[in-house]
Amino acid sequence: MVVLLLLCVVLPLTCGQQEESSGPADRFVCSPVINIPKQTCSGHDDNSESLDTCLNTIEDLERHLDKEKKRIADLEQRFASLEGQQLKAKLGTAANPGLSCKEIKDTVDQAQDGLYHLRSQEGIVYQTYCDMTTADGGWTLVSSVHENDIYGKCTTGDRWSSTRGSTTNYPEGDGNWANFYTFGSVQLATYDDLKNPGYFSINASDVMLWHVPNNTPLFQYKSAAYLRYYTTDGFLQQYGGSLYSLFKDHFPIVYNGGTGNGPAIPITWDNGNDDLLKSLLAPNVLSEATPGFVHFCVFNNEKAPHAVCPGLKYNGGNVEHACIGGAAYWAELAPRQCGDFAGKDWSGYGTHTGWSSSLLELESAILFFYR
Ligand SMILES: *[C@@H]1O[C@H](CO)[C@@H](O)[C@H](O)[C@H]1NC(C)=O
Ligand SMILES: [Ca+2]
Ligand SMILES: [Ca+2]
Repeated sequence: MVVLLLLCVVLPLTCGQQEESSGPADRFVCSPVINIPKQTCSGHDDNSESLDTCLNTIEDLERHLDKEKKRIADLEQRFASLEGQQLKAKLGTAANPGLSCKEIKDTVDQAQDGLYHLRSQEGIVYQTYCDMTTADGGWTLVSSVHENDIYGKCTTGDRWSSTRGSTTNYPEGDGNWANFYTFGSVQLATYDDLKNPGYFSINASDVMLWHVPNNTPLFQYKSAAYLRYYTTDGFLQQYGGSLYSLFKDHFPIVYNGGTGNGPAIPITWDNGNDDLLKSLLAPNVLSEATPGFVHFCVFNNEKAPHAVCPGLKYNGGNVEHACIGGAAYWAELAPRQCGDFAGKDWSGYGTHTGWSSSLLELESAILFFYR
């Protein structure tokens, strides 16, 4: 008991709870900050020796505490200096988005096909698919053109032509080939239309197109794409570095307007070939189309522009049966050809006769990549 009282003189806060309380519970304001091992200060009859031992123990503890305080201060200093070092996360992650898949491919060792984070010139962060392997990789998925309902003539989902009906009131249709509107998401590029900020903000040289059956899941886009091809001549640099600038500043998609047909760029096949493409096109277009190109802004006999002829150059006037995207008005039997896939079903749904393409082509999305 003497020892206990001595301790209470030195460290009152540690002792209150051990005291048989004779008053109200809150008489002793105690918290068990330091636990003194019980045996340290007991077991001696000589009081003064006990006191010495206890004081030594407390000094030891204080020294120990000082050492620990110093260690914590050191750690805090090291942590602060690490924070100041601007530790950069890997390019293409959410913490450090890239400007394009090309930049990531050029920066990150052994970058694989898949999803990456990018940021637009304006600072908008988005996720998209990068093809890091085709012809040395660095391809950014920027858009897809998908026909959700060929019977719906310029209705819901016809974002690459008109969602506001067949009309000459809007000579550019929805205008999405040449504006900053975005829609869709990377994992739904074969379920619906896609347009991300890369479409207008990446400074690119070439395009790659994939024909992918509708409703193909994200990680099968490439293997399911029965036609894959790309340009190699850097043509986009002549037109501002994107399809946005090509259509906006050089070949506007405007009914009965614009500056005439745009360029037909030769392609290199990655999967498929001229013959496979021909076997999928409407039979009647074969005499008017030359496979092995991608052709931009092509007007038909009735002055309706088509944004893209995927895989071919169109030499005749019946463009609407092989080319996609456009404005809001196709005169022939209007609104019969109004929509993202125009007149691909002219001789029946997927019949692959006359002016109708094969069912596979009718029910596939066209995916666009930049590099
Ligand atoms: C795109 O990049 C090229 C080459 O790096 C450069 O010369 C050109 O000015 C850039 N264009 C735009 C629109 O930023
Ligand atoms: Ca439609
Ligand atoms: Ca569509």
